[in-house]
Amino acid sequence: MRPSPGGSSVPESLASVRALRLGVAGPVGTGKSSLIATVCRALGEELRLGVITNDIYTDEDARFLRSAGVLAPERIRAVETGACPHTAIRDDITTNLIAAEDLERDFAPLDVVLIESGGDNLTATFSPALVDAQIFVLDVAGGGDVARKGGPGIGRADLLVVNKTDLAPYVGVDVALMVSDAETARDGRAVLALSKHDPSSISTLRAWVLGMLAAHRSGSHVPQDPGPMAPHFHADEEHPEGGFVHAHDDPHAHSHDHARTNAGAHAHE
Ligand SMILES: Nc1nc2c(ncn2[C@@H]2O[C@H](COP(=O)(O)OP(=O)(O)O)[C@@H](O)[C@H]2O)c(=O)[nH]1
Ligand SMILES: [Mg+2]
Repeated sequence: MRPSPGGSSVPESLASVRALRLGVAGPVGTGKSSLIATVCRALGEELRLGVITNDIYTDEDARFLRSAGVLAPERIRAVETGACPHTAIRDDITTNLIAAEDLERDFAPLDVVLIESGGDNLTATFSPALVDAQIFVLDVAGGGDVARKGGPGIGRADLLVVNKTDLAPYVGVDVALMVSDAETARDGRAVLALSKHDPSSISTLRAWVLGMLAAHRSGSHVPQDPGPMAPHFHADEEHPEGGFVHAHDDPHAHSHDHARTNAGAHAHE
């Protein structure tokens, strides 16, 4: 029970009736759309789901998900973000909020709305004003050391997914080591090694989503802001350990000419 402004209290079961809004962020090509398709396949029968995609100029991700046939096509909506995909999930979330509210109203009641970020670099995270929880997706093909390089999504998303583990032997990545590096970087927050070809990893993902939904409904989950860009190193500048620590006060005040990269370090002019 939680107190209402008038001093009486409302049952927990009525305190949180809105759908769980679950963000899926991560660099281009790491498997965000595929992960959403996997969640829809795993939970589409028992939960009422909706999906919002963010693409820069197209609705390609929405079309991919509709053609995958994992959910009724009208439950998958596209937001076109224009130039900076991270702006639409963090700085000016209006279009995404309206899309989520429209979807929740048109198909009421929904249990979970999955929101895919437009592909961006390692620094993009969702505002806690838009999503209740967020998953950050890396893939093994980005290299085993990506998890150690950090960034707000890697460090503090509610779940870090190390995706495409089936490809690890081909790219020479030790998945167990990548997961343990990630766990260290995340101070023990959840890390999941996932492959769309590995049913047991999909069961773990399914259980995580159900657990988060239960926590959202009970009011025990508090949406977290993974925060602005973590301090990071520029290899060509002075620091006792090589490179120097460089922090942005305002992550969005700097130029957006970053090289889009899976490897984490972005180029400043
Ligand atoms: N081998 C393998 N390929 C995957 C897996 N998940 C996604 N992919 C492939 O990775 C590519 C990019 O996936 P997509 O979901 O579009 O990535 P997004 O840009 O992050 O949304 C596609 O060719 C997918 O089929 C996986 O678990 N294993
Ligand atoms: Mg996608």
